[in-house]
Amino acid sequence: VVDVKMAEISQEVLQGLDTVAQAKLRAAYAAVDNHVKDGQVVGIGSGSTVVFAVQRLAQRVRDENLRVICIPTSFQARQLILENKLVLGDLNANPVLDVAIDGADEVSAQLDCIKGGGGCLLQEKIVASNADQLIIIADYSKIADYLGSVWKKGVPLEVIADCYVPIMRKLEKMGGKPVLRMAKAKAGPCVTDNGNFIVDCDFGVMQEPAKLEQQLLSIPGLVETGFFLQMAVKAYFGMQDGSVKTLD
Ligand code: ABF
Repeated sequence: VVDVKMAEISQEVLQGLDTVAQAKLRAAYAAVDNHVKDGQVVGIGSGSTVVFAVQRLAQRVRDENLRVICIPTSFQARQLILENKLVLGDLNANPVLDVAIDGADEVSAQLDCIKGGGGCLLQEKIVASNADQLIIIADYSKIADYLGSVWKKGVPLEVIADCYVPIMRKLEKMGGKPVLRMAKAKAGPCVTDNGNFIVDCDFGVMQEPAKLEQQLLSIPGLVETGFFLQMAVKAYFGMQDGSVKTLD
């Protein structure tokens, strides 16, 4: 990992943010400053770190008259784009993205990620796979030696609701510990923007995630995994000491 030169960040934007949030902001600002140019189509991820990236993007649009088209990865991302008065595009009108900026739940030393803690992994992966560059932004708490060593909530898997039980049985046979993700608010399962369920499956520390992902994707009804393996070209980490490090 190497240090990143940082544009001056005013105290007012850091005001009231705790250490982790400041780390997220710094990573997000560095990524937007280094990877978004005028005239680009930009994938906007989901989660709390991306909120800072959109904040910076909106500021650059205002200050530099930047023209960008933003492609959302979730209902949340779509709202964020509209709230910040950015130009909202969609994949069918803009099928080739220059860059996608997204958060992650865990990033390994090999730049593999686990994503989907927020339940948006399917559209995140669709957008990431249509972008020339996927840039991950995260705070220092996401850095891991191997996937599964820091993120202990299991690999998020998007599954068809009508067959989540047989899928969970197959996951158990593979040695996983699957749990149907329940919605925070109501007493029912989490339903994704695509109308599917999420099963979080703990496989412990994973030395060969690629092999595991191939096994998972061969299960009919398992729509997508939260593995983002060898997709990101760079990750920006906001560190506890206020610095930003990148991993290529
Ligand atoms: C999204 O952001 C998800 O894939 C991931 O679960 C989440 C990370 O959340 P946060 O940025 O709030 O830590 O990219």
